[in-house]
Amino acid sequence: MFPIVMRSSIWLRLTGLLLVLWSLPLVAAEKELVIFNWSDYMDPDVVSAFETKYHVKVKQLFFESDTDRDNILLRSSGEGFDLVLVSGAKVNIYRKRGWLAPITTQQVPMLKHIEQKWLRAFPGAEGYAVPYFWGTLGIGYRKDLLGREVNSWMELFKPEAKLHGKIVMLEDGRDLVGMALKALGYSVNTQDKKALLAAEKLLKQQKPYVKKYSYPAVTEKSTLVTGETLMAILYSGDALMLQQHNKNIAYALPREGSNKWVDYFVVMKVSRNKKLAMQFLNFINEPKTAAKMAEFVYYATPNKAAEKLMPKEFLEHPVIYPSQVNLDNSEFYRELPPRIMKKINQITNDVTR
Ligand code: N2P
Repeated sequence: MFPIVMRSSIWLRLTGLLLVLWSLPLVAAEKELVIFNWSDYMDPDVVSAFETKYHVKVKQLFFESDTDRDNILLRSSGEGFDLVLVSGAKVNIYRKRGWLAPITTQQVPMLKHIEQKWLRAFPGAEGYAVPYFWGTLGIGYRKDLLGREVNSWMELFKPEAKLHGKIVMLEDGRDLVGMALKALGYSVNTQDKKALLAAEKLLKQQKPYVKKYSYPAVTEKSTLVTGETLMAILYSGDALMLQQHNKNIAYALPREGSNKWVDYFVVMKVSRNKKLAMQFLNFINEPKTAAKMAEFVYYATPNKAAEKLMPKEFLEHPVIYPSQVNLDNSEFYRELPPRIMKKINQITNDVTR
């Protein structure tokens, strides 16, 4: 008898092991929500709280510029992404491509907390895009190493000698050409060939001073923190994030004006997790959560109910909530005709190559 018992117990163990192995992928296959976003643009605690509440995994993938994101989505037609962060001026383009799923207040009841003006700030956004944060583009700089305050785009585009090789410019065409246009007193949305040529000339003159064309890291590793970079084009909240690592980093919204922007979350039409995506949008718009998220990234929230919960110092911070007067010369990007976009891309390629 003994050997038979032995054998059957081995069999039992073996089948047990097989069962465990077989069920492993099932355990691992818990639902996953894929979010395509900028890095350092979402409070990780909020993401974990969502994962715990809904027993799901959130996977974040990151892009480095608006153009970078557009190209990746074009290649995949959005396949593989559930939620995507999009800048306002791109929402309508995405919608026209048929990429976006409609978003209703039935699915996202917390939408009621969002101020109307942000829902409608860009054509095509209402009903398809949920405002996330808004802010400005400006100059981040080391006031200690520079020894002064910065007020004008010309301090970046026609720099003093000591800035040689110490400037970081972002690589996105709309921003690069747009800010050069602002420096020269033109609109970021101009279609005037002469204005674009002048911007091109300015960017080419500036090039020897530029160390790199890419968006700087917003961590303690940033070259602005170490002092290798003295000036960079930055988003408002990112400058404040960097300030946490070095108090000498300042932000200027130049007097010529700039780009003011609104970022939105959209749900991709190809997403197989639309319900979960809507639940996520609802979750991050609960007033307490939205307030916590804004304080984490130092950006202004479009969520009115969240603002009611936030400290005065945040709501009155001149970088996060610039005064109307300081925003007067700043503009949203508007959709431009293909021939102008082509020109902007050509300038960008020539300058950054
Ligand atoms: C990423 C911040 C991006 C804001 N750190 C751009 N609209």
